[in-house]
Formats: sequence, C-alpha cells, structure tokens
Amino acid sequence: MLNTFEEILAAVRGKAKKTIAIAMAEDEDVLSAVSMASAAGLADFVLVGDKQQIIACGSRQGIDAEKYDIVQSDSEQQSVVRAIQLVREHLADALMKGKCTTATLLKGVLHKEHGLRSGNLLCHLAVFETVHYHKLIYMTDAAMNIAPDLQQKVMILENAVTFFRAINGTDPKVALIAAIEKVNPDAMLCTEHAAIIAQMAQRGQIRHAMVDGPFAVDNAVSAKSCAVKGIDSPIGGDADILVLPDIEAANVFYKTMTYLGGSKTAGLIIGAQVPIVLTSRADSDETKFLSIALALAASIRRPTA
Ligand code: COD
Repeated sequence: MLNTFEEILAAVRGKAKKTIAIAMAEDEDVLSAVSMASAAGLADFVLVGDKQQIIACGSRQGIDAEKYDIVQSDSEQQSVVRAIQLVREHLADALMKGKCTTATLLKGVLHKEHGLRSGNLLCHLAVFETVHYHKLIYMTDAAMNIAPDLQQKVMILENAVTFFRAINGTDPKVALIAAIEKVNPDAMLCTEHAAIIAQMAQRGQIRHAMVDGPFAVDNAVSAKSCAVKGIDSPIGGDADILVLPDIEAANVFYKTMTYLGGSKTAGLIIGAQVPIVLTSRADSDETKFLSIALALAASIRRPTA
C-alpha cells in the first residue's frame, strides 16, 4: 500500500511515460507544476491554449514553454474541446484543467458525443497527506456532485474504491461520514443513507471494500474517539476513504485540510474514460504536481484480483 505522496511518486518514476493534455495552459501555477513533473521525468504534456500567453506565463516563471507541444486555441471553450479531443484520439492519456473554469471543463467532459463519459457517474476524489494521520486519506466528493442521492453515493463510493485498488492493490476501509455516529432518520438523511449503504456492503451488494457508517469524522480517523464513544468497528480510527454527505461538507473538508490543516493535497475527477486532474485555480503548484502524480499512478498500477 502507498502511504505517502513520496511513495506514489516513487511508483510513477521510471514507468513508461504518459501524456497529459492541459485545457487552457496559460496559467503560471499550472506551468510550474508541468515543469516540476517534466523535470522529475513523470510525464509528457500537450499545452492547449493561446500560444503567446502560454509562452509569456512560462517566462514569468523562468520556464521555456516552447519546449513543450503547444496546440493553439483562441478561446476557453475551444481549449477544452481540443484537449478532450486529444484524449479521445489517444494522443493523451489524461486530461488536466488549466485556467478554464471547472464548469466549462466538466460540461466538455460530460458532452454526450464529444466528451469523456464512460457510463459511470463521474466524481471528484481528493487525497491528503497529514502528519496527524498514519496513511493517506482519500475523500469524495468536493467538486462535482452537488447533493448525491443514495444511489449516486453508492456509485461515488464504488468509483473511489476502484481508484484506491488501482493505486494500492488492496481493498480499502470506507467510512460514510455524517455529523454523528448514530442513525437519525428524521432529521439527518445522510445518517440513514450511511446505514443503508453499510448494510448493502454487509450483504455483498458493494464489493472489494469494508464499509461502515455513519461516522463523525473523529470516529473515522481516531481510535481514541471510538473507544471513548464505544464504537466497535474495524474501520473506526483506520479509514482509507471518507465519503462526505454532499459537496458543501466535502468542499469545506478539502479547504480546511489544505489551508488550515497544512495537508499535502491532490485532486482528480474519476469515473471518466481517463483520470482528470482538477484542482482549484487557487491551489498551489505542489497540489497540481501531486495531482498529476496521482493521475499517473492510477493509470500505471492495476488492482489485484
Ligand atoms: N456523472 C456523469 N454524468 C453526469 C454527471 C456526473 N457526475 N452530472 C451530470 N451528468 C450528465 C447528466 O446525466 C446529463 O446527461 C448531463 O450530464 C447534463 O446534466 P446536468 O444538466 O445535471 O448537468 P450540468 O451540465 O448542468 O452540470 C454538471 C456539473 C458537473 C457542471 C454540475 O453538476 C456542477 O456545477 N457541479 C458542481 C461544480 C462546482 O461548482 N464545483 C465547485 C467546486 S470546485
């Protein structure tokens, strides 16, 4: 199992290089992450966007952008369409959001004829490394599905499990998060969802993962908290994946981990034909770099049976 981003980077280094297409690459942090990933020999890149602006952004970062493949595009929309087209034509193995908005990118990805749908529900997955936890912690969905219903939560969970197994080759422990660990069906619908999904896993309707919930975040990541509250679960205090109830809770968790918790962070859209590196424009170049590494790790490593 890969327990740190350094281990993820080590797993990616030296493997056959993949190519990442960047939609609207005229962004200084994105080019800085591209430069870090190229220097580490992780991937090749195709930069889609306004060539003059890409070169100017690069030079402000001390980066010679002309050494990369650049595909000229005259608008945000066109950059998204062309970058997706590169993936569809197998000229790129993954897609990355540049300066374009999340909504423009996601609408392009979801386009029925020209997008990157796979038949699955697409969702966002974040991965955090913090000194306060003994392994990487995966969390979904902070950026795509706004208020998932029960069935969508199951699909989000299954996407995350598939991704985790592709990276680690083992089955994850999944915690369904709410504000409390007791089921409160009238007032807190997400606790009811969590209990049903946990029971579905017990009955074999969800495979390749241990699933339990509802948990408050403290029960999921702290064995001491479980002991104090009398929670007896193999997942309590040792969760790999946290499934948050909706985009509001998940996005607050993501930003809090990153900005106040000092975590190293990576973020992707999963469930599409290829991994999509999707970070916020305000995220650091380190987050963008680690997200690239995570996308590459998922496409290199394969799950065990
Ligand atoms: N997976 C697969 N297909 C989907 C998904 C999904 N997650 N979401 C929508 N679709 C399909 C629908 O079935 C439909 O066929 C088509 O896409 C359009 O569906 P709409 O009309 O519901 O979707 P849109 O285009 O209005 O919006 C989709 C978004 C992903 C843009 C929307 O859900 C959204 O704005 N999400 C939040 C993005 C955001 O603000 N993030 C902020 C944090 S960075």
